[in-house]
Amino acid sequence: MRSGTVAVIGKANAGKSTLVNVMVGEKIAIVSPKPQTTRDRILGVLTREDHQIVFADTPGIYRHRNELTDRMMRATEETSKDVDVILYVHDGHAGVSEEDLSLIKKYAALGIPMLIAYTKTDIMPKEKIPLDAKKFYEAGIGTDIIPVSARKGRNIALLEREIVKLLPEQDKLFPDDVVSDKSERFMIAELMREKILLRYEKEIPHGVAIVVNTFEEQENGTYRIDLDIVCEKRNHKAILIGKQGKTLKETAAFARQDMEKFLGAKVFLTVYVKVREDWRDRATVLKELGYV
Ligand SMILES: Nc1nc2c(ncn2[C@@H]2O[C@H](COP(=O)(O)OP(=O)(O)O)[C@@H](O)[C@H]2O)c(=O)[nH]1
Ligand SMILES: [Mg+2]
Repeated sequence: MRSGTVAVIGKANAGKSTLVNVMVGEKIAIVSPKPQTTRDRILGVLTREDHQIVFADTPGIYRHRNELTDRMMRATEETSKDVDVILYVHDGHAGVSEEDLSLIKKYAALGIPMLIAYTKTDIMPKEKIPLDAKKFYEAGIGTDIIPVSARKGRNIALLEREIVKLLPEQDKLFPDDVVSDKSERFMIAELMREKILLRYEKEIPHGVAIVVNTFEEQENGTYRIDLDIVCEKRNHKAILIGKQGKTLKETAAFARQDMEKFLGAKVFLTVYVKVREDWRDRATVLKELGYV
């Protein structure tokens, strides 16, 4: 039995969470076209007969900006040290910059077995792949590069095999039926946040935290969920709610549909919007909201 942990590292928006979801075969992390979608480290577990891969999806690499991104960077740095394999996810469609090369070199220098998943190949010309591989090679990066598309499921099985080769011979780390280390309550909050990321622009989604106040399974198998959308400014609250509450109603309805899919049951969802100014810069409030 081969098993171990794989830190999934890379720049914001590279496609890390999408790749982990596809490999695990279940949605364990939310995805959006905006950076800072993943705020916490999330473990996703892929169990097969002869191997188990525990992916640690990380928030990604950011230039420091506030207390929240600071914590997100720290989560990424810490995760990358204590693992069996580093899976560096590179957005092939975005090209290869000097910054990419120096980041990859930094992780390669940790001395942990590493692979590069060169992703989003479905939206770029194929001819670019060997040219980019040459750029990596000429920069002194000897790491194997696997071109994949998480969206189209291309080369995902190959990537799995290559990861397994690098894992130690040892027992499973998690029981067979575990797919994530996060609770249902956590996923519910995340599904709400995902819909906000998809619906609103600019600083509004990045300034939002979700607090689940009630998460109850009723006797008839349905769920009652009450949650707060915490935002940073009064005018953000107005935008979140929209005219006569129309925008919020629609966003909550989308979230509810996904929650029902996730829980496999009917959900009665109540949503409130609250203002807590500048919560992202206040350590005490971050702690309260669960970003420790
Ligand atoms: N076309 C294409 N888009 C992708 C692929 N993987 C991710 N994306 C998109 O890239 C964006 C960022 O993805 P996400 O997984 O949240 O990136 P993360 O920040 O690295 O976790 C989302 O809009 C995804 O739908 C892929 O293989 N092909
Ligand atoms: Mg992510």
